[in-house]
Order: sequence, then structure tokens, then C-alpha cells
Amino acid sequence: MHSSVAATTSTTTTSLATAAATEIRHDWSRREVEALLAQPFNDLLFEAQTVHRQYFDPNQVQVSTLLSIKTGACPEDCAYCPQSTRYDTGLEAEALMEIEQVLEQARAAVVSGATRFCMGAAWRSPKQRDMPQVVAMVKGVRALGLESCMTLGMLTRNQAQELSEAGLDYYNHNLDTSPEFYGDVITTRTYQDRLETLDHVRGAGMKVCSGGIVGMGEKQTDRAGLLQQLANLPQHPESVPINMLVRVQGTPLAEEADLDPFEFIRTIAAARIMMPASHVRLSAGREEMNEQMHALAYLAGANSIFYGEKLLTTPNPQANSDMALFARLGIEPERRHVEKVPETPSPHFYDAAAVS
Ligand code: SAM
Ligand code: DTB
Ligand code: SF4
Repeated sequence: MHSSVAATTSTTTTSLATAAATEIRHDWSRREVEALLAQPFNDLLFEAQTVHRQYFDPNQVQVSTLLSIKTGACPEDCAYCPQSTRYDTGLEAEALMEIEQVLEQARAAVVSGATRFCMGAAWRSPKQRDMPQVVAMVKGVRALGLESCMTLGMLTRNQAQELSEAGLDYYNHNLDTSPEFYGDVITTRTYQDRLETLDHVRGAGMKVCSGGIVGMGEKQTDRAGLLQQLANLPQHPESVPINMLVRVQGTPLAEEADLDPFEFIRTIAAARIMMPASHVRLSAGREEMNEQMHALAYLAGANSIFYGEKLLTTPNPQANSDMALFARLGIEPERRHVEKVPETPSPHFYDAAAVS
């Protein structure tokens, strides 16, 4: 695992990187996670930053771009989601996008400096008839030299295999919250269904992206429960998105009270400590976070973001403002980890230092 520590840019990084690496564990008890989250804030952040430096360059953040390839009219009842057909959110439903339209967006992502292209569909699960189109999207995106990621709902073992054979690098499927709170948020699929999809994704050899949402009215113990479930999977997800609820008018959670922002930072820090070698993604909800909050999230160990002015259906900060903040904080976008040589020239990377 130490091999993942990138070439360092400061002496502090080097000295901490040579310290004994925090153990990768899969046996967290709820009580332990609760205690981790409840520590004094400074102690929690110090521990998180220390662990972060053992596994990563603390001044690099991975950048992904998100595209909704099929929008709205979803039959599921996820209480946070603007795309559920059960809630009147004013969203216009759109059919599965054409392959060429998707690749046009992927080419724009290359130019903007993203290294991963994530495609999301408002499905309970993909229909067999849609698979050839989805497979062609994966192949096209990879041919541009981008890492590919999809989130299409529940997958059967065969569908996971098909996507893996097409070259899909990551599959995103979130556990969303603790097993106990889950039923308050979603009734149309079970926690066990989600765990099974993750098992199919892992079994097919793809990398797992799985995390959750905070600020849905859950308690601190529910945030502990979510992290415990993720960290006790047989293998940690390589990517752990921590979303802050985006309150969308028309959804049952539209009027949910604000979560203390420090609770969000605590969740990031605990994720970093419990899954030390995983990328922790500062995901939805960034529009409501100021620069100081972003900086705290990076200090707590977040090292990935969704980049570009839109998430799936809701707004996200402008790419330029992210890059300007990177430059002010001395953060660089992480380069792509190339496993297979792409057929086309590698992407142009943003020079953070040039955008100050
Ligand atoms: N339909 C697929 C599924 O649910 O598996 C894939 C797309 S779904 C929109 C992907 C994830 O986005 C959800 O699991 C949830 O964690 C997150 N999400 C959706 N709406 C959100 C919101 N309003 N605020 C924060 N996160 C949200
Ligand atoms: C994830 O954990 N967050 C992203 C991605 N995976 C697909 C989605 C956030 C969606 C926010 C609401 C919207 O834009 O529709
Ligand atoms: Fe559908 Fe996914 Fe939204 Fe749930 S989160 S309603 S499954 S699009």
C-alpha cells in the first residue's frame, strides 16, 4: 500500500509518509466508529491528516466529471432524489442519450482536465435492451483515455460481467446511510439488494465506488453505521463519495434541517481514517459550501471531487472556481493512473498554478 504514496512535494510529507502505515481493517465495531466521530474536532482532523499522508500525496485531488445519461422518471422512491417519478420536482425526463452525444461531453471533460468520466442513469436497474448502448459508451469513453465509471442502479451478476468486459473501471452504487435509518429513506429496494450489487461488481473485477448521503435527518450513530458498513466490506471501496443532501423542492427531504457543517467534516475525516487507501470524494452539496469548508474537507482527507457545473440534475460549483481554489491551496489535480494504454493521445491536464 505504501507504493501508492506519490512523489512528495514537502519535507513534512516525506517524513510522515515513512511512518508506519495505518492498518487496513475490516472489523470496526459501531462503538469504535461512534467514538471516532465524537472525538474533539482537532484530534479527529489531526488523525485523519496523519493517515492521509501515509497513503496519499496530501496536495493532490482526483477530478471526476459527471453526466446524466438518462434523466428522471425513475420508479424508485429514494426520498432525497429529484429523479423519482413519485415526486413533483419539475424535472423533465429524458431518454437514454445517444452514444455520440455522450462522447461529445466526454471529450469536453478531457479538455477540462478530468481524469474520470462518470455516467449516471435514473434506473432501478438497467434493462437488457439498453446494455449494448451502455457498453458502447464505456468503450468510447475509455478510448479517449479517460477512466470510466457508471451508476445505473442494481446489477445482476451477468450485467456486472458484461460491463467489466467492456472495460468499465468503476461502478458507483451507494449504501446511502445506516441499515437502521435506510427504511426511512427508501422502501423500493433493500439494503441487502445494495450489498448484493456491490458483491456482483467486485466479483466481476471492477473497482467499487460506494458511499452515502449525510444531512437527511439521520443521527451521528447512523453516519457511524454507514461508515462501518463500508469499511467492513471484504475489500474497501476504492472510491467513497460523501454527499451532503441537496434539498430539492418536491422531494420528501426538501425541508430537512441544516446539518452542522462540522458533522460533515467529521464524516469525511472518519472515512479517511477507516478506509486509508481509498479516495474519499467530496460529492454532492458543494454549492452550499464556501472555500473554507472545502479547505477543511481537503484537510480532513477528501481527495476527489466532481468537477463541472452540474452534478446529475442539480448545480455544482464552476470548474474555474475549483481550479482557482486548488491554486490558492497549492493543490494539483491528480494524474490518471494508466492501466491500459488508450488508443488516442492522453488528455491535456489543467495547470492549477496558471489559474490563480
Ligand atoms: N439510479 C441509480 C441508483 O440510485 O443506484 C444511480 C443514480 S443515483 C442519482 C446515485 C446517487 O446519487 C444516489 O445513490 C445518492 O447517493 C446520490 N444522490 C441522489 N440525489 C441526491 C441528493 N439530492 N443529494 C445528495 N445525493 C444525492
Ligand atoms: C454520488 O455519490 N453522487 C453523485 C454520483 N454518485 C452519481 C450524484 C449526486 C447527485 C446529486 C443530485 C443530482 O444532481 O441529481
Ligand atoms: Fe432512482 Fe437512483 Fe434517484 Fe433512487 S437515487 S430515485 S434509484 S435515480
